[in-house]
Amino acid sequence: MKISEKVKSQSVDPASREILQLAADQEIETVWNRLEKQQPQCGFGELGLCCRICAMGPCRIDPFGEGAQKGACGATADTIVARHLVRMIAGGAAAHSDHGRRPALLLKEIAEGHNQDYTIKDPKKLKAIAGRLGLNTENRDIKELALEVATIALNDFGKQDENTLAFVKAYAPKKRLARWQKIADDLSALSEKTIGILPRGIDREIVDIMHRTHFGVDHGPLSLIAQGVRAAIGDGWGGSLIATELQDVIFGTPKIREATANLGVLDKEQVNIVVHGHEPVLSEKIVELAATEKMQELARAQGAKGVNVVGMCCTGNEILMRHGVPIAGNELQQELAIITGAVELMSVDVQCIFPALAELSQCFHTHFVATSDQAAFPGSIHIQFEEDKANLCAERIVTMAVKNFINRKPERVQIPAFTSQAMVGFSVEAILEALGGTPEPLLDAIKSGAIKGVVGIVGCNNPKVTHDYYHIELAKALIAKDILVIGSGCWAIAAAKAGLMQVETAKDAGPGLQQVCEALKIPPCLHMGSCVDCSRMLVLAGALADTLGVDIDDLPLVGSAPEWLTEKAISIGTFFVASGVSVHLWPMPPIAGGAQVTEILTETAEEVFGGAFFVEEDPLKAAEKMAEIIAGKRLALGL
Ligand code: SF4
Ligand code: MSK
Repeated sequence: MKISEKVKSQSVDPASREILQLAADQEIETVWNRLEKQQPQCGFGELGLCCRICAMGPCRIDPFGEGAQKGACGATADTIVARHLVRMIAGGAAAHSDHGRRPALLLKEIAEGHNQDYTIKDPKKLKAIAGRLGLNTENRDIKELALEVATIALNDFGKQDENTLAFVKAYAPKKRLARWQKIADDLSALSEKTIGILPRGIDREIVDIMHRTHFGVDHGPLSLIAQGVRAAIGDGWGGSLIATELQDVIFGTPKIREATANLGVLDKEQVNIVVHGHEPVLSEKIVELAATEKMQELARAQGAKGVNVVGMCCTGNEILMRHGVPIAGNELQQELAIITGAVELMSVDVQCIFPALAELSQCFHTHFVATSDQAAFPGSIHIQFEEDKANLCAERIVTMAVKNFINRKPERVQIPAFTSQAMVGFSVEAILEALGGTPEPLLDAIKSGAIKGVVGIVGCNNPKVTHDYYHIELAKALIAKDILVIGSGCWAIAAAKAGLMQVETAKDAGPGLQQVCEALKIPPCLHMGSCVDCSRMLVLAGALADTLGVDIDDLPLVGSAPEWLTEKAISIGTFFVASGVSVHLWPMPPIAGGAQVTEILTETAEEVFGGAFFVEEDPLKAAEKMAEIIAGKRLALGL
């Protein structure tokens, strides 16, 4: 198939290019076409200078200094930019943390015997969490312990006292905890106004943001950003971490395993089910039910060879990490999967799901099934998921997919013949196991300079950036500099598809990293999971800091979200910076209209937290800058 220059500019992924070309030839609309129709986009919005918080608005500030310099209420550019930014953090923290609430509630239900469809798959991890939380774990009934852990987790969401979250106290390194308290004290003294940094309640800090950004409340850029930081810490070391830890308890902690990635995992001869979104609670059951002889037999009766479940985005990452279920693609491939004509059913839960999928699926035989009470998609089929009837719900969905096989139009099926093998499943536990049980070998490699530092790459795809281009080029440039790359979300899927998660790829790394990878038989890019699993990176950083007796900002670590799209990415970036890790972003976030906000995020944050945001459009220059930051940290550590 001849690929046009336009399609080449849209994606570097060969499978996506093939389907994008097919879509262009058949005039099937995708996100790239819709974004094109949005051009030119609003310059005020891009700079963060538009406010519609009250009905006097929308107000906008003239960035050239000629027109209005204040909103009707008198809000300045910095107030408007800061309010908008922290509302983005609230949105991101809410999405991650609400995700965390679900496994916490489910664990409670299991512990109390109210749910028979799920069990505790990793009691060892449950004990480890309980131990961190200071609970007695000796000779304890596992369900009793589970109830105590779930109760503490749920309390962290809704507690009303002024103390810090139990999970933050249990997981954040001691030095960082003390630093956050000191930062709050110093900022309060400086501004003569109480400023909090340590989160009191996961939900409370998000509500606090919505309150203080309501008309006529908080107008101080620093005060607003500090609250954004507080909610983001409540996300990273609270809600996201609870999601990761308790999902591991219920579904099992990921172990290193081989898996396959890209649209080629769809099977021409099988019933294809794509599970998409973020929460693994239902998709775990779909995987389980689809593998039963009953369903396989039903598929054979329809003329298919079997049932093939594949993942998309972070629901996909969850079942990829725990079961090695093949992953069809990342965020910009959700429409492309349907356009292959080979998907009998796409089941979605929450987050990062295009509403456009409903209309698109109607042009094919695909059943587009929404399952969450929080997520309606007009034009979809809604099958309400309830945890206590999980098996029934999953069976209904798989049966619906199987029975749809006969409606597939073979002449419309085009599955790109592109797949890549990847080694996945790098939970902190799996990394430590590969290292022989302690972080020492990794620290030794860092100390010797074989590994110069570690960069965590996270986040989405964004059609403003050529799909996967930045993810892949940045990772390649970093490993060539002996920098180990770890990451999650859509980056991890891009890296898997590009072959960066194979041990053999170590040959493209610098000599030091190559040697370490070959000795440990690990790839130079490690898949650490889904979006909420950014918390795994925090836990790893905390373990390294505690082992060395330093704070996280002393370590040669950098973060990046090079094709970011969602508010969750802003929350992730903020909790990395708050934890002492500098974070690169591309595209530019909507803050440039506020000079003071920009200064706080890119300069003051460095002095306060030991890490700050920076923006860079070119992956090679971004890699250079990251190497510089790492070299500076190494020098300060005397390495
Ligand atoms: Fe305009 Fe102020 Fe209302 Fe925002 S809050 S829309 S700046 S009047
Ligand atoms: S799915 S948040 S587009 S990483 Fe987690 Fe991908 Fe970003 Fe969604």
